[in-house]
Amino acid sequence: MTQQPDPTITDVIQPDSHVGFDSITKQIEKRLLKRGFQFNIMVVGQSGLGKTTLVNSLFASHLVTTSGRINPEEKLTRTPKIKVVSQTIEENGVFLKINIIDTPGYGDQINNEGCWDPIQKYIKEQHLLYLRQELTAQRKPYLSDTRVHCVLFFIQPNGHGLKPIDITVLKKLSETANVVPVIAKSDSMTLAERVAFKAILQKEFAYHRLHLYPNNLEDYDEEERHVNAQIRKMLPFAIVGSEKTITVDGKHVRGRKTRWGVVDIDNEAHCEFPHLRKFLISTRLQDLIETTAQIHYEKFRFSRLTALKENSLGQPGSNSNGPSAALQQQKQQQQSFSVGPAAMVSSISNGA
Ligand SMILES: Nc1nc2c(ncn2[C@@H]2O[C@H](COP(=O)(O)OP(=O)(O)OP(=O)(O)O)[C@@H](O)[C@H]2O)c(=O)[nH]1
Ligand SMILES: [Mg+2]
Repeated sequence: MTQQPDPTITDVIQPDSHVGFDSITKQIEKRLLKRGFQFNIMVVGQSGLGKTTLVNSLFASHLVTTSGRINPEEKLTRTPKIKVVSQTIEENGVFLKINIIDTPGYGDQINNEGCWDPIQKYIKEQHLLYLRQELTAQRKPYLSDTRVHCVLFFIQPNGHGLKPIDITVLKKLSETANVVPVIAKSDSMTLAERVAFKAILQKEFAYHRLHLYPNNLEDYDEEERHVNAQIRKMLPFAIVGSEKTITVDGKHVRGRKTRWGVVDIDNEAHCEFPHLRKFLISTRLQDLIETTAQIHYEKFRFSRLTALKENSLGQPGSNSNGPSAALQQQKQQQQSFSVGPAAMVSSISNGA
């Protein structure tokens, strides 16, 4: 029998001369840079809260037509269905491909039951697409990743708190994705009102036990837990979106005119839109991608593969008792893992 490495041996040897394996981080970096990064973000919330406008504000380019009107005769155009827009941004040789998933607003119907279904279905479908790629015999070296890494959830700036429909949607979505809440159109509130509203919302999140981003993973150390606690204090970001350029003292700024003056959306003193962008793109990008894979996708994968296994075990005859039944069960168990990827993929797609 071949001798296996002993995992209990943990002594670290310092080589006498430079071996060179410390360059592995550089090698990994080179490979990752070549491949580029993929980030998928979705906007969700009630109608008219500025989701499409934010999609366009986030990367300073017009990607989707909003319901904003140039002149009063124009009809309001709502986002009619889920729409994905892609953009690649490059910074110092690093390529980031971003998919932004714009969703139709909800909450206008008399009966809003199930209004979150298409959104949740979309998120699950992306998990399924990934799982199918993983299970095919001839896997690509890099699987294409359309899994939703972050859901930006828009809250109406009413100053009172969450609506019952918001609580329901937040509960549903936080089961399948990283949900980051934002206070929409915060230019309609004074700074003091924003602070008070944030405190109300934080209490509500805790009261309704909403598992919003960030989640603590088991292997997180003290420092990471501390960072997460700090982030939770900052949420939800009070944002303002605008695609319009306004001239203030001869300078062009992206902003909105309000009764208090011009809100420059890129100015940290005016709103938390710059915080949100920094949070998403510079500080939490990798964590959002990683936690999607480790928590949400893993949960989906586990439930699909377990259901698949149980289904194949639950075939006629597998419930009878006695040694022959046990043998039969064992045979079926073996079969369930030797059906081949194609059969597995089709059973998974059929909702097994
Ligand atoms: N005051 C204010 N108005 C905003 C803000 N963001 C967007 N708007 C305006 O709100 C209106 C609706 O914006 P959209 O971005 O189309 O809203 P939406 O959430 O995508 O709407 P649906 O697609 O119907 O769900 C437009 O007239 C925008 O110009 C904001 O931060 N503050
Ligand atoms: Mg829209």
